[in-house]
Amino acid sequence: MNTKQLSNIFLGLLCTLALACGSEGGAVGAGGVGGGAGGAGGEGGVGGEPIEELIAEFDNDSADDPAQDEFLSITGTRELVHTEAISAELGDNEDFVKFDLPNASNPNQNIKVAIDCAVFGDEEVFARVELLNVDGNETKAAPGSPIDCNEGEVDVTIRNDQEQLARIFVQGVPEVQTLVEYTIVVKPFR
Ligand SMILES: [Ca+2]
Ligand SMILES: [Ca+2]
Repeated sequence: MNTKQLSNIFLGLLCTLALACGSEGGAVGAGGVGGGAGGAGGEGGVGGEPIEELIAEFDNDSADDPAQDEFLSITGTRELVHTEAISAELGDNEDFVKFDLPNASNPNQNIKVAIDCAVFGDEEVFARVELLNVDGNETKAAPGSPIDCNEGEVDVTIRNDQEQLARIFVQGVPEVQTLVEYTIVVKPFR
């Protein structure tokens, strides 16, 4: 009790000496309110800034329901162009497009595939395209190596008697949230 009383007296004295005790309290209160407002500003920052902008929206495409499905021919649609985004760790990390060519006497057909990318985040990460031959319910990797970002036009041999599925996915393990904006172009004809 004694110490409490003493400290009360001491505080009282301090207040008297400081003169501005009340206004200091007011200042502290105002600081508290300001801190609260700052917190709200912080939330706004998170909402509008890096992380969310680096998350690709889920487009709900799949091997069975590709984002784009084109029949390509010399006289019709000659090439497939698809621009989209994928991201990792969070967000949509793979996309699918499908194309089909007119059958020819030789089922093996040379085509050109290119994917151009802009990477935001971990620049070690990139997008890769793998081509799959779709034969009924079966999908098999097309022969040849996958096609990576910014390699230019890559020659690939596919089968024109089967549908072709291109799977575009994030390659690499990002150290920070990473977004890849890409455009894939499939050119079967010269
Ligand atoms: Ca996507
Ligand atoms: Ca997707």
